Amino acid sequence: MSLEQDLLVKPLTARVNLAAPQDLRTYEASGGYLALRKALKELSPADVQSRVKDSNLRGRGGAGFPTGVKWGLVPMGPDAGAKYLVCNADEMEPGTFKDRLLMEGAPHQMVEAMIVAGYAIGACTGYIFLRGEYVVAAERLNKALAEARAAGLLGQNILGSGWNYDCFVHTGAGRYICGEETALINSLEGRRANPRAKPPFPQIAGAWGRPTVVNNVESLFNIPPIVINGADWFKGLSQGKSKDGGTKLYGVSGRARRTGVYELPIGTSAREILEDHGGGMKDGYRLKAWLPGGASTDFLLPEHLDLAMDFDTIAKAGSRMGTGLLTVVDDKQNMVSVVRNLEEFFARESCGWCTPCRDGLPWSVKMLMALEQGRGHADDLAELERLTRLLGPGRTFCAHAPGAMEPLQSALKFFRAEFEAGVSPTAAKADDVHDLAQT
Ligand code: L3W
Repeated sequence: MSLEQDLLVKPLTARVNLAAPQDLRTYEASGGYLALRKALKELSPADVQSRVKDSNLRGRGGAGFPTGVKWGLVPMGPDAGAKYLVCNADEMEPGTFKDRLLMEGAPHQMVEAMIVAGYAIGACTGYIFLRGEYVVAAERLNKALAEARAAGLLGQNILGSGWNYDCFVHTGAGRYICGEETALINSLEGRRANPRAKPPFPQIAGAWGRPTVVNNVESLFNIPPIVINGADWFKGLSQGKSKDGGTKLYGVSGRARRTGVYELPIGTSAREILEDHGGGMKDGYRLKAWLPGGASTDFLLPEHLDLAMDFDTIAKAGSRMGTGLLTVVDDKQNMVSVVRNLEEFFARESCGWCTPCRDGLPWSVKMLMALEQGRGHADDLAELERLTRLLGPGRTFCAHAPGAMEPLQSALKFFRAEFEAGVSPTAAKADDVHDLAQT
């Protein structure tokens, strides 16, 4: 298949070349920056927004909020003042490594996406908020930005259009909470990365109090192809597997034969992802459970493998598609240990801003550790269940603690016997437990 044909079926990864990503000249030779030229010449910002709205592209960071709707909330018009576009490239979700592939493998597509999306919302500046450890991506993105700037694709009076816009890479300092958009904005402003209350949503009052759109890398990568090929083309990419349009980066980690990332029609079944693309489980291991997309999703079981991996289907099954990269748990792993490992991560990464999250997560780790070591108290299961409610949706400032409770609540539901096995009749109850209901 030629690159031209490949771009029509795999618009996100067709250009990805990790060994030698395209420079400006080769990117342009493969149709790069045509979306920008088309937008500036033929389309108003409102036209670009309409295309994206019509495509029904849903945010690929994990929440699935429609990108066009998000853009539509931004105040437009000549008096709207300074506005910002921020790419959430702080990829720190456990088991998630899709955005890194895109940024390292096709940096110019990221840069073009930032410019076209910036044009659509009338931004003056774009920031790529990049995970600090992604040093290769930083280097390649900065090189691509410099090439674009030198060619008049960024900066003052872009391509003679009269529009001024520049874009910068901002590297994070290694906190998971910076992936939450308002914590990210605080960090970008040089403040401590605590989440802010919403509303107001960033689209109204974000960076420096100005309207700001925060979009995930994979979401943005879809923008130039949508501008070139149109909304109907995008919808058709799912090949009828989902009512959502587009392709999706899926992946597998854990004891599968071919762990990695694969671009497939959205709505591809989890079985096809794991068995056909991930090569199935390694010899000697059987699938016990799986997380659909990141640590902050509910476990599903082997019996759920035939579900379509899209936002609504996985939500109906009691979990969330999240980032779409499966983490598989095998039959040799103890669920209490798996969950303890996840909760340790969440406890460490809590920003400590609200009490349920700051105190509740370490408390869960303490009980899980005791159960793992066979010295759990008879009340610990009920306490863990209570925690899933006290740290659940609506109880905290952001989605961190509710997300952390998802693997715990589902593991307790599906694998209760493994937790019960960790109870010792002689164990003492943890003595430094706070009553979160009182705080
Ligand atoms: C205007 C409303 N805008 C929602 C916007 C909002 C945001 C987007 C999603 O977390 C999840 C989280 C992680 N008016 C709006 C509105 N919006 N309602 O839509 O918002 P929300 O609140 O649904 O989600 P969120 O707080 O952004 C996203 C989960 O994704 N996750 C994490 C992934 C991590 C990565 C990574 O490392 N790269 O992707 C995976 O599952 O736990 O639950 O823009 O402004 N009424």
